[in-house]
Amino acid sequence: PEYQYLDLLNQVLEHGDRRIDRTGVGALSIFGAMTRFDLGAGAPLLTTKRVFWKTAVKEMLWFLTGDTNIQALLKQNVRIWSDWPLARYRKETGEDVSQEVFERRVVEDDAFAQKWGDLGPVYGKQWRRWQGPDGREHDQIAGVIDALRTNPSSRRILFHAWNVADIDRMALPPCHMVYQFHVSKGRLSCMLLQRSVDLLLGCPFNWIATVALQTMIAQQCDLEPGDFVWVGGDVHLYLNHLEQARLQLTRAPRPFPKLILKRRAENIDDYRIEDFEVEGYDPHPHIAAEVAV
Ligand code: THF
Repeated sequence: PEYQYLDLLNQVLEHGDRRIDRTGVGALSIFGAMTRFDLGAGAPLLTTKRVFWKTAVKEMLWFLTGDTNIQALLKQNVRIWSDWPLARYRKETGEDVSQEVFERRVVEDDAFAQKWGDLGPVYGKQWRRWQGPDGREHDQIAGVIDALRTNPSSRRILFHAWNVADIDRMALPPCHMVYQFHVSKGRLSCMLLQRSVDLLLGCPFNWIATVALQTMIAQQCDLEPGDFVWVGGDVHLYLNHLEQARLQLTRAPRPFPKLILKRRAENIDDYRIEDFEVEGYDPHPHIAAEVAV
């Protein structure tokens, strides 16, 4: 089960270097970590607290559409990206609008959404429409699927979000950066390289979202999901998450559930949240925590 995650919590609490980070909240940080999960044995969806996996999968489906505006997320009641546009709005207008009012305006007013709801050229843009020096756009996801079908033993099956020339225009530089794929014995493995890891809030979302992606791509390429390998760079706990981490460590993990696709989609753009099901998920209660902006 999730001992690899609980070990990381423990390591950061025990050995983390205490520093002031970009957000000013402060964090305990370690550098360099790896986990590996065999998806045949279940999906790494934490059981020591309830993880809202549908939110994470909706976010992944939104990345896949190539969209970078939070309007589409909010229309699905996903609010995990609102803080960054909201902070920009408050800063640039001086208006102390509440998150609820801001979100309602983004949903209801398309012009407002265009001006204030866009995160810049973040994940979706880079994944589906990375712009080359000649102006041509590259669909990296289509490239990965094509490579898996035609040249599965390749060592170059990956996509990347760290587009150096675009970083300045992103609301946040990408945290989960490189997704590399590998085929062996009919199984599709995926390795995610994540440069910066909010271990309490972000990591559980990033894991199940990536596993959803891996499961979709495997289905499209007639492969079974294999291992999910995860590599973290700066792995940290924000100082206002330490109590939650300690609470989580008191809980006994339960078996991982299974992430299941209920139908075979036509292509990678044809998946909906209704296509996903989690079987056998019996988590401990949710643990609330504030996200650092
Ligand atoms: N910034 C920081 N500081 N941490 C992150 O995890 C993070 N992300 C994305 C971009 N910047 C980040 C945003 N992802 C939650 C989960 C993922 C997020 C942001 C917020 C969150 O608050 N989760 C709560 C509630 C979820 C809900 O209400 O649906 C939780 O308990 O899981 C990492 O990609």
